[in-house]
Amino acid sequence: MLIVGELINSSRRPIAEAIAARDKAYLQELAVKQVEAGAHIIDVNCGTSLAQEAAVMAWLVDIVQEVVDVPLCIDTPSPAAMEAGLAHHKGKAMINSITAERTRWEEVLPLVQRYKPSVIALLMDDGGMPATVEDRLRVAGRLVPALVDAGVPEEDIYLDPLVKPLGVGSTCGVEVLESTRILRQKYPQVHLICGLSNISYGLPERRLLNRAFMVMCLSVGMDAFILDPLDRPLMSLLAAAKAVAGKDDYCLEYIAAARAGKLVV
Ligand code: THG
Repeated sequence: MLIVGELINSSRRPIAEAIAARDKAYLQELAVKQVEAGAHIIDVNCGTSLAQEAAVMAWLVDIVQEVVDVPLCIDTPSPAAMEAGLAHHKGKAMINSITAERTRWEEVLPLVQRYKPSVIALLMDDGGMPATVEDRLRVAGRLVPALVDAGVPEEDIYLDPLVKPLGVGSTCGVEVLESTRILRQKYPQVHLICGLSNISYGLPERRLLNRAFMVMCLSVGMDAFILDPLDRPLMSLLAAAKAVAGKDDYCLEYIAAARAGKLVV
């Protein structure tokens, strides 16, 4: 189970402000806190920096790697910013993301081949966001072999079925669950990841929906999440759900978390 901490994202106002002010201490503290809370990878996104995005991404990678030892997830649609982030990253990075969109594929693939990061592959193509389970399976059917042919080991591939808000349609959650169940069977070695919080966009008590969705995703084979690791009830529920799903031998991790006082009810 892989946890990507999502909090260093410039779509959040405090982060946009901290980046604009080059508030290194604030961003570093947020990285450290996420790792202490259980994040295995820290997502870094500075998309609101627009024209300077590549330079800002390089700076962000530098300052975060000064204080944490975990890999970073370079979260940007801009190939220039992705390249800057990868060039500054020490060790094996993760990229967020490649897609089956022609231009995005052509621009990002050379970076994947040069830097050999783990790769989040969004299940979308030039047709836009996937509307159905079939759309996701069709795009995965192109992306997985194409990535493997390009030299990416299946273990480095993280397919993201793309979560849409329940407010858009009441079946948005079950479409992701069904896609995940089928992809898990079809590609046993490939990882499956999603961002939890899209599911709850525009609805009250969002964290409750994010938590319910996490448990259900885990039960159908999702093995990585982009989430807020500072949400203690969410992290506690994840530990419990892993134990119940048979992904925690002898409940050892669950028991250790309880003994360390990390679990909240
Ligand atoms: N898949 C992939 N990458 C992703 C996503 C995904 N990256 C972006 C996003 N989705 C996941 N990251 C975040 C980061 C921050 C927040 C939500 C998702 C966040 N949102 C606040 C909220 O939800 O209330 C709004 C901003 C605020 O804090 O004020 O914090 O699906 N591959």
